[in-house]
Amino acid sequence: MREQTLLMLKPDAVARALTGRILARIEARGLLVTALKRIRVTAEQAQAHYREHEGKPFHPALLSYIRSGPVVAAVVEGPRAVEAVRAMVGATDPLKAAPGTIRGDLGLTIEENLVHASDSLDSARREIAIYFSAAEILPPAGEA
Ligand code: 3AN
Repeated sequence: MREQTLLMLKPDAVARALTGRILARIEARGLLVTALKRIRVTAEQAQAHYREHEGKPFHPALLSYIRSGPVVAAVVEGPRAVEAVRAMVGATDPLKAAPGTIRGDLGLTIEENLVHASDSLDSARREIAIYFSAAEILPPAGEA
């Protein structure tokens, strides 16, 4: 089943100039980037994005971190894209992420773990709507 998911390259990935390498992995896998932009996350977007972590000790740090510099937000599409991108991203803690995953190859700390990827179809729909309007997402020619 063709799905859409949100992939966000967080401030550490942007600061380390890893956005091209990370997106190249996604494309090489056969997934399609159908929307892409470099933005500064607003306070409202950060609150909405991390709503499920409200009340956890690391929640304030999450909000300030995601707003600490520009991010690159992408909509990624393909067959079972949610699960495919999560598998490519690897475990939340880069030290536990398997080699071959984005975090396992490029990351070191849980606070700066390079990327965010939606963890379910419901989250994907909710998260994509925080950052993109429907008009900004361009399916391949012939599928519009
Ligand atoms: P993932 O990003 O793998 O989906 P989540 O959704 O559980 O992980 O956590 C969202 C973000 O919260 C993580 N990317 C990480 O930056 C941060 N985080 C999660 N757990 C911890 C923790 N125990 N300590 C510090 N930060 C954490």
